[in-house]
Order: sequence, then C-alpha cells, then structure tokens
Amino acid sequence: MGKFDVAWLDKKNIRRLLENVSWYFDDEVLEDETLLRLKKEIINWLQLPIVNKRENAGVIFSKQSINKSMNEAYKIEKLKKTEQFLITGETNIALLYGFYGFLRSIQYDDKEYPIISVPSQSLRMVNQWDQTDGSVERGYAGASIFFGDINKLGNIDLGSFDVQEESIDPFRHDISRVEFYARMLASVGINAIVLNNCNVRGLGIKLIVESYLDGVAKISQIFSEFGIKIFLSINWAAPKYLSSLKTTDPLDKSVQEFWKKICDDIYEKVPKFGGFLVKADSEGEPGPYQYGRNHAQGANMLASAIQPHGGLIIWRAFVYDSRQDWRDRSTDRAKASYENFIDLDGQFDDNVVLQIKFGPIDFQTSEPITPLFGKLKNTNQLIEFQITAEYLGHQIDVNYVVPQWLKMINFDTKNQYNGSTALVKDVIKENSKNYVNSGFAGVSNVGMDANWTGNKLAQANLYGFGRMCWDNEVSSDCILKEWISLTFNRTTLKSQKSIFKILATSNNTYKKYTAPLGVGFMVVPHFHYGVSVNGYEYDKWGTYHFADRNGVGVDRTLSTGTGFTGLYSDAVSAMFDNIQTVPEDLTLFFHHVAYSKKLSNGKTLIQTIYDNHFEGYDTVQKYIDIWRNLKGTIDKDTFDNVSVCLNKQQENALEWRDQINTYFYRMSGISDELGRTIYR
Ligand code: GCV
Repeated sequence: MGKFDVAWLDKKNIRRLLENVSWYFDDEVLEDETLLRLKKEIINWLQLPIVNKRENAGVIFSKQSINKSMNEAYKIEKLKKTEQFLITGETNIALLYGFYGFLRSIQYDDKEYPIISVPSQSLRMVNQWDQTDGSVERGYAGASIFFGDINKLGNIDLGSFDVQEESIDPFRHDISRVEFYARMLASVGINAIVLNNCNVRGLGIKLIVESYLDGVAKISQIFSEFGIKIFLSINWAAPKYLSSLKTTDPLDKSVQEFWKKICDDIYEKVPKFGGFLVKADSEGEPGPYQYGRNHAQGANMLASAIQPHGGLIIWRAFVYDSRQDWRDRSTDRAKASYENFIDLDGQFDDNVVLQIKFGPIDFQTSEPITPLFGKLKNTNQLIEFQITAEYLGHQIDVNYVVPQWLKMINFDTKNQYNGSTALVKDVIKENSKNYVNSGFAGVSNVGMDANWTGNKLAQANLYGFGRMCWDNEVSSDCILKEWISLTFNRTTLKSQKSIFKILATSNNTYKKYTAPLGVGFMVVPHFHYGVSVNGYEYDKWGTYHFADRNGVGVDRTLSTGTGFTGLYSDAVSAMFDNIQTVPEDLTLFFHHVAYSKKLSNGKTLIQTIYDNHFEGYDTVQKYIDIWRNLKGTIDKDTFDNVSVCLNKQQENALEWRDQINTYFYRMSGISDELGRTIYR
C-alpha cells in the first residue's frame, strides 16, 4: 500500500515532545472499543507506555462530567503540585477527543491550561462523494480511499461521473490509510461519515445488501473505534433495482417492507451503522415526487424503517428543477430549496435531518445564506459545506475556505423572537426538533494522493472544517495558525508566517479574480475549473448572469426582480434589497446593476470589476514570490507540490482576469480608469 502524508498528526514531533511520558487510566474508566482505541493510540501509534500507578504517569485520564448536554466535552488541566496533566470527560469518546486536544496543545504553544472544550454542534459529519469504481465525484486528490482497485489511483475528471469498470469486490481494503483517515477525522472532532456519493450509481446501489455488508462492516469497525458512525447514500429507486418491485412509492406497503428488511440486515452486520443519506428528486435522481408524494412522506417512510435501530435519515434539501429555460426570467433556482421544504416544516420525523447547502445555489465563491436557516422552526437540520474545491479552484488554486464558512455560520438571520441575534450556528440547533440530530456536514476533499488532498495546502480545509464544527467560536486565523504549526512543525517561525500570509488571504484572492461580486457560475461547464463567461448562460441549470450592454447581475429584489429577497426575515430582506446595503460581494447575486453605477465602496461597478481582477492576479504573483523564498525551509515534496500548483494557479488567474475584463469592457465600452491592459 502506498505511502501517505502524516498531515497534522506528526507522531515524530509528538514523541519528541512527550519523550518518556507515560499514561494512566483511573479505575472508573471502563473498557469499550473507544477506550481500546485510545490505548492503541498511545501504545501502538505513539509507542508510549501506559502505567499502573497514577503517581508514575505524566498524563492521567479520569472520568468526570464536563458539560451536562454535551457528553463529548473534555477538560485538560495541569496539576499544580505534581505537574501531571489530567484529561477528564464523561465518556470514553470525550477522553479520546481530550487526548487529541492534548496533543494539539503541547505542539501549539499558544494554549493555556485548563482547556475546557465543549463541541458546539452535535453532528459533525463528512460526506464522501466516492464511487464504487474508485472515482470521486468532484474529487481532486486521486481515487477513492475506500473503493477501487489498488492499481488504479488516479481520478480522471471526465466532466461526467457515470461509473466505469468496477471490480466484483469494490472495496480497496487499504486498511492503514482508512485507519489514518479515521484518526485525522477524530482528531478534529468529526463523528459521522457518509462513505459513498449521494448520486448513487453502479454497485453503489448494492452496498446496502448482504454481499457487500461485510466490506461496509470492516470500514465501520475502524471508524466506530474512533467514535465515528458510518452512513451510506442510497438510491431512492433501490427497491426497483434490487427486488422485483415495480414501484418506489413511499406509501406502498411492499416498499416499506423492502426498506425494513434492508435496515434489519444492515444492523445485523453493522451494529454501529449511522443511517442513510438521500439525494432525491434532484439533478435526475429519482424521488417521491414521481408518485405525487412530498419529501416528508419519502423521508419518513425510511425513518420508520430505520427507527427501531436508532438510525438517522439525512435528507438533502438540494432539490431544484434542473431543466430551466434561460428565456424565462421569472423562475429563480435560488428559491427552489425554500419552496420545496418550507411547508414541510414540522412534518419530518424525529430521526430525519434535513441537510441544507449553505447557499441557495451551489457552493459558489460568494453566496448569501440559504433562507431556510432561521425560517425552518421545527426540523432537524444540518448545514452543508463543500470542503472539496469544486468551484473554488480544484485544490490547484490555493484557497483556505474557513473564512467564508465562518461568515455563513455567523450570519444573523434576524429571525429573532425577542430582539436577540439569531445566528445561523445557533438557529440550526435551536430550530431542530432535537439538537442531538443537528449540526454541520462537509463534502470531503481527500483521495489516494500521497498528501491526501492534491495540493498539500488544501489539508487546511479538512482540518479547519472539523475544528469549526467542534468550536464555532474559534477564528479562521486561529485555526490556520494551529494547522500550520502542527503541519510545518520543523520549519522556522518566519516560514510559518509566510505560509499563513498566503493562506489567510487566499479565499478573498480567489474570489477577486473569478466571477465578480457574487454573480457566480462563469466557469467551464461540467468541470467547473477555469473561466467561461457564458458557459452556463444559455443552459438548463438556472445559473445565469444576464450581462448586457448596460449592466450585469440577477435582479432578485422584491419590487422588480424574482422576489427571492422576500424569503428572508424583514430586516435581512431589506438589507439585500437595497443596493446601498447589500454586502459588496453579493451585489450581483441580488441586483442587475448598471456598469456606471457607483457602489457603496465609492467606485463604479465596472471599475470594481477591473480592480478586483487586477488585484487578484497580482496577489497570486506575490504568493509565488513568497513561496519561492520557502525553498529549503520546508520539505521538498511539499515545496515542489505547492510550487507546481501555484504556477497553474497563475495561469488560471491570468485567464480569468483577462477574459472577465475583456468581456465587460466589450459589453460596456468603458475603459479602465487606471489605463491597465485590457484586451479588446
Ligand atoms: C454530487 C453540484 C455538483 C454535483 C453534485 C451536486 C450535489 O451540482 O456539481 O457534482 O453531485 O452538486 O450536491 O448533489
């Protein structure tokens, strides 16, 4: 099995800092698979001793409740008299999290004891878009780590994700990699994973049946030791594929029986199974609409089947009409998930969780928050992010996305009942039927590439996603500093600062040189990397920019547009509706704006577009200079890997800059005030 990077879990560095430190468990800590894993982490992974006498230990684990409602919370303290470290938590999984928290604290010297750490969200989940042929939809780091042949490591993006040749046994069986991935995820607090793509094709449909469950069970065993439940994506039409049934109507008794049997069989083989993820009636996937049933009826049917086993149904809200007509300006894809789900609020069973993309369209560089957050008052909910960089540079262009995510979760929906704030991160919990079934989900960015993420710097997003899920209050800069000091622990402080400089600004830089001010989707169709201003303009997907000789942008206002702004609370609606108060990076998401219109930044729209694109490109050039200076101070593999990516990014940014500027110059006929080169 191939070698892989240790990412932020560099055991050599940890062992260097913990030389001769031994560990002790108090008697009340009872043994289960998680405790055994914790002991294995100490003995096998770190190769450090566990001792029988408390007084001989450097680190002590003890049982104690830290937080009433979150039993995964932990505390790390340094005992004054003995200088021993004491890690406490109510459950064994809390102790495991405390262990990783401790490793972080000793490596990152910005920490003060005691550390009391309580997870902000209950469900902290990653979704794999891995397919049984070993490919990964929207994966930019090689083939799947779970599926595929050992000899097939690449993941060629053909712009289509129909599964190709599959082996009879679709599992890759690269146990050491899967185990390390579980460690990476647990170390940042992830507690759930969906193994396969939500577009369920090929053998993926069969993963829920007997002959494949042993493979699923093997993976589940590894993850569950780390406190991570595994889920499978299912195809809504599975009864038709896997049995003689001719219908998948959720109200049909035989369909209900089919799913009951499937669930019974799964739990017999995979007792710690988490549940199903379902993408239904979306982008060609089948769903309950076909039978005139709504999504609550669909989800609840599955929920009843899995409920006796304690499982969950994660139901995606990414439902829209993917056959739109660019000629018809009255329809608006941004409204779709709201319109499909708002009337179902309160109707989903207690073990159904609605997984809602953070923005109303599709993971663009700038999108407003989806209006369902704050408006759904009685539905378990997960906010969905994309860690994999589909629209954000394919893990070629450096793009540390945590600042964008934090902006989303800290957005005040102003749906307050009593004048207080109603931040997304809070309403997700408060408006769920049971906060235990709510939280954050992110589409993972890993693959078989030696460094896991294609561009090593993209590891920061996986790390950052987990850290953000666990601690909603930590800043993006703080997460980044932490990641850099754990990952680049052998380099100088100066070099660490340089890496920080690049990553901390990278999300904004990417935003500057790509589709302007929230208009989105000026990307090469299907692939979604590189510029194609009109690539989607006359297509069926409902993602238009409507540029003409006067201006550009989508009018979603109440008075003259699609009325999308009206789906928010009154205060937020008024803010988005007004061009003076709309956040600058969302201007064209909400308004069709004349090129000569002065924005609240004091510049015209056209000048803002030109300035951003020149600045974005120039910043990439600066990144290259900064990176060049790191030669010799970081490991050669990483230096070369990121150098190659940065050079490609420069080409990409140049193309974006010139095509966008030229396009808008040709449309508007207005020259750049600073006289920079814009091609005609
Ligand atoms: C898994 C976007 C992506 C698709 C993805 C879909 C989804 O449309 O381009 O690849 O499918 O989102 O989230 O279901």
